[in-house]
Amino acid sequence: MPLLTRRNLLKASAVAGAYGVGISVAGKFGLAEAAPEPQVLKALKTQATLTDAGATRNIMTWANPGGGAGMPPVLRMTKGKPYAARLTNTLDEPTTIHWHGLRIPNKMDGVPFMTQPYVYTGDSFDYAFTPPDAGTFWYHPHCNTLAQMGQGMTGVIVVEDPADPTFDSEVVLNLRDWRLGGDGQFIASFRPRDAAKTGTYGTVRTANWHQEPQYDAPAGGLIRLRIAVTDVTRIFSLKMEGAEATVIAIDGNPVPKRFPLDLLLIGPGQRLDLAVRMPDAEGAVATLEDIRGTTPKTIAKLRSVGTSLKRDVGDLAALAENPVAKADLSLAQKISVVLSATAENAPVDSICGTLGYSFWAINKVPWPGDTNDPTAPLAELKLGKSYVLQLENVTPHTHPIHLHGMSFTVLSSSTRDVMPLVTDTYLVQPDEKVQLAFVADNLGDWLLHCHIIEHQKTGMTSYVRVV
Ligand SMILES: [Cu+2]
Repeated sequence: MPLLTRRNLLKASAVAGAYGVGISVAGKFGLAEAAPEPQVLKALKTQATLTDAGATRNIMTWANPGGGAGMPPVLRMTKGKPYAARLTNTLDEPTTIHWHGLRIPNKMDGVPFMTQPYVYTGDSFDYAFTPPDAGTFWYHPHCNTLAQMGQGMTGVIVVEDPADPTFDSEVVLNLRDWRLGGDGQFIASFRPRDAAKTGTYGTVRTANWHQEPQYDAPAGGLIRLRIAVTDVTRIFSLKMEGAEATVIAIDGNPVPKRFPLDLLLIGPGQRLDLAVRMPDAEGAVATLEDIRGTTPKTIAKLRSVGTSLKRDVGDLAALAENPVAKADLSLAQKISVVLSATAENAPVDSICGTLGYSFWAINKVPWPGDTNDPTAPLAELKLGKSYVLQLENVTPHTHPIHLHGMSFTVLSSSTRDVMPLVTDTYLVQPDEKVQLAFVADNLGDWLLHCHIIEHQKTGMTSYVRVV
């Protein structure tokens, strides 16, 4: 059964629509492009083979009806074209879908109680939006997240730009760990003492739900390697052995100047697009490695096949910038955001899954999980105005801080030289102060939180309100 891709959907709807009234009415009155048939994403519990110990039970994922229930499908969208998905929930708990990094209307953002109601067992919810930006993004629930994401619900989104440069091949990597025991079954999702530090690491690492998978790619060809770190905890330091790898985009947005991949830190929630120039020799293998920690770990391998295409990364045209508004720094109001630890206190009841602890705070306020009684917004922003988040990390740990609904530009850091990257997630280092500028051009309440899920769920969550 082929995946129900957007391309297939478009083909199918073009055939059906040619004789239908929908197209002619839209044409006659010059209406906007009709919304496509929704791609059905059925949330379900299943089992999957992740280790040699046999099938792991209680895996959670989404499946296309009729398709296999493995890794969540890579969703393909096109920049500027309407997309629709229907979430149907067959889990025994509520869920939602958040589209990480997509700048879409607030009611599509997938945060329970803040932007939409729960999608209960047996219910469905229709998402429809037009992605304004091209690049690599991802999707996950925003509900009981340590369990639902930890047990499988993290998928990659590719938003194509028809004007993208031509590669000889594309490989998408969904990087994540699993907390499994020796019998291949889930163990406790976290340890409180680790949640109060780096977060609790998984025991089995995978790329696309396989350990150290190998993919064939044309010898001497240019490969677009799209990497999404969808793990709940792990920060990677990435390196490519055996092939030239050039960073072309980070977090969905083209880098201002391309550079060779060399131990780049990528945290949970972040994405990296590489142009990999495959070795000329047939059978040669290039290895993507994680150097963070004591021993380098292989993440995935690419093997050259066929006669060399003799391509040159210098021939690759630039990626188009995404249409993200530029902040007016002369008028921008500054917003102070201090990330700190907090004293462990009685956890507030949460209806969307609480971990039962408070370890972290934003501006001294811990907000434990996705409660139905959120504290006041961190700041109220005026639509269309420019702002600078002055983010300060006074903890001894690294935090990938993610803003929903809007992208910001990295202006400066107190500890290192930074590129003026446009992004939705900034990996803030211990004792670092960083300035992030953006235009508040999307109405609604938008979460600002750490993407180490244990940190998010034990206090490092807040939100801004755009009115
Ligand atoms: Cu954190």
